[in-house]
Amino acid sequence: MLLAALPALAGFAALLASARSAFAADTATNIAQVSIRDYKFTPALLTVKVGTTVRWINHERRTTHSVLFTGPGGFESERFFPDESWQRRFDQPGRYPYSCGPHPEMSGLVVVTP
Ligand SMILES: [Cu+2]
Repeated sequence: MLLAALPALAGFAALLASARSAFAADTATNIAQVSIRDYKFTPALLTVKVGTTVRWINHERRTTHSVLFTGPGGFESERFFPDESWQRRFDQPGRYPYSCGPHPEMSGLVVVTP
């Protein structure tokens, strides 16, 4: 699905003024998404390259969620509502396990490769 969208994104980037094209190319290639639905993160295991921004999108009908990193230096995002999202850029390789603050039974893992 992402691969199918890439030509369209590249075409869109080409339409932008040259001053903005570098930014557009960056956002087109370095964002990964995790969807939250039915109290699950999908995909629960996400592998990305260093420098990637991961965006968690809440697709519930009425439940708020957060992203709570449970490893060293962990922290919790703000709670986000249906149709809202929260994102984080990963600049260091490693394994980033997380759960949801209000729903500890939800879990996911981001693996960042060099
Ligand atoms: Cu939750």
